[in-house]
Amino acid sequence: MPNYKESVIYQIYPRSFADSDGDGVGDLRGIISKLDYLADLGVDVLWLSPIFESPNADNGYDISDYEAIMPQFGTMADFDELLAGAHERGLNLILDLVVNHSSDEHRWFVESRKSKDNPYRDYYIWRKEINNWQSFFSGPAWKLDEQTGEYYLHLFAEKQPDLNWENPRLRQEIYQMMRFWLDKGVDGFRMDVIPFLSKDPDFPDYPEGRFGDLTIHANGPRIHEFLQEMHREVLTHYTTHDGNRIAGPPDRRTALITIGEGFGVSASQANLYVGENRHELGMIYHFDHAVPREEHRLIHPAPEFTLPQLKAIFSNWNAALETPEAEGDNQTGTGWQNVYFGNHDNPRVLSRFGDPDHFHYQSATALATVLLTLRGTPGIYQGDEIGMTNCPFTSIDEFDDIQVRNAWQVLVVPNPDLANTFLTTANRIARDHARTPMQWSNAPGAGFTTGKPWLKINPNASYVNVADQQAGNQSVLAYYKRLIHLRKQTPALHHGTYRDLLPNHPDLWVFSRAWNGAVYVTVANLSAEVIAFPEAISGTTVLGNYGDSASGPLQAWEARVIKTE
Ligand code: TEU
Repeated sequence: MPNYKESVIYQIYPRSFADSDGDGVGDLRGIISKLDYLADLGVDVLWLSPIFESPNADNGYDISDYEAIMPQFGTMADFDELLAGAHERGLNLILDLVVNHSSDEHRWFVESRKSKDNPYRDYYIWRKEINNWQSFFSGPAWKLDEQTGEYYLHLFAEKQPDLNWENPRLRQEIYQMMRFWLDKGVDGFRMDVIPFLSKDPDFPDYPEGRFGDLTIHANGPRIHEFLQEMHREVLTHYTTHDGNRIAGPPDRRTALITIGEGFGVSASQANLYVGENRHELGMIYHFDHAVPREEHRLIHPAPEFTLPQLKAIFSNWNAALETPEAEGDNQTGTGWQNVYFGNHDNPRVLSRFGDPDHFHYQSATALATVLLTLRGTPGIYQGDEIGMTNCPFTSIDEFDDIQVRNAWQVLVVPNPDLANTFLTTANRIARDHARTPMQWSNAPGAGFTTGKPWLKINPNASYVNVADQQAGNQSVLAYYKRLIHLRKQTPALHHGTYRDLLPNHPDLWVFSRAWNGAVYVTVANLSAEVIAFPEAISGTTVLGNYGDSASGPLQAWEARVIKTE
């Protein structure tokens, strides 16, 4: 089992992965049935989006019982079997730790709202007077609760009250819950909006000119104290399941896999979270290239990044993580990141940066070549390995995501003229695109379900699906497998330095990875134009999406990995 720096992560959105019982909702037994597929793909770590009991206001990111499995997804026995099955195949399994907020149906909140002197009152954030903070999912971040006449804070939906991390009892409950899962043998956590845990105790209004800028909630005054406490109390006492075989205290090889969702964390702050001397988290993933999606963006979408802008983001983060310091601490040590192009909060990478209508195979594999040769542990989002795309949604009723539905209420219901603009934008950026069911075959239900799927299935499942790609030689899936295999065998692709060799080129992404005398160069043409191969680069092509012996000019969306002499 490789350590987390040498791993490839695969994100599963359980609701949409595989449905074993025909109720239209993916489940744990569905995942179990696909473990061989995942092992064959060659990934090392499975990250499961939340599987816990939840009323599903935000598809499981609103947890009502952290130690119970959502009945729609199965039972604890199913979970134990899934974990054992993953470990048998050498796969690590990590869970989603959603502890900035719980569901309002969690027993802590049910108690908390009962009275001002309830023992659980202080598990949440209650105020008589409020500031102007806004919720991620539209409207004010404070909700008046009639019972006690006070407001509670919810930075996300009303049904997602923020937990009060100032309260040491609450923190101990969370740590105990983490131990519950780690004692079962899970290999770590992806930590939801972790930079939000510590709130500014003065609860100031938004600064001038930054109304609704939700990044101000990140990096609160006690965040690093809390994460260091979590590390000391919980994380350092466990290893991945490999620790069972490798004696001694946890080290790089066996340390738990921890990934902070770094919303609001800038490159220059990153090593405060992941610097090796900080004893907080192993990895972070940033939002600098995520689709900006504040409410007004559904009417006024942000322009897409140019390739030079996108490349600059990656150069900036690589440089920052390799510098052993960060704002306010000159001894953090270097840090590590999780790199991704898509996840359950973003549209499909192929629709966003590729050209699925004209160059489906070529653009999906070109983007994969870049992602899987970057520095940082790559995360593949389910379905990207077959080139799934955004789904055409024709009316607001076809969307499920609370963010889109709430924004529609605020923006379009009072201004029906905006409906078309809104739908056009949502068809580009909505989170639902990533959440349509996994396309296993061209059967009805896409091989995902025999029942009625909970969310629309992309009509292109008839020709973009796993079964077809397993049968063909030239498929996105086959290429992903070869690419993952190459990465696994090549230490320079894990540990090598990253250097952008043509930062200003509008269509080519060309970078080197150098380690211990070996130098690999990725050359990717992210356009439909034929472009001369960069003169300065020579060597042997070890993998290419136009064949491993391709040479000469770069064809449309051609990518090659080159070992230089
Ligand atoms: O996301 C938090 C986050 O900051 C954004 O991804 C945001 O929710 C989205 O882009 C809307 O602007 C995490 C989860 O990944 C997301 O699925 C949850 O909805 C959210 O936290 C609340 O738990």
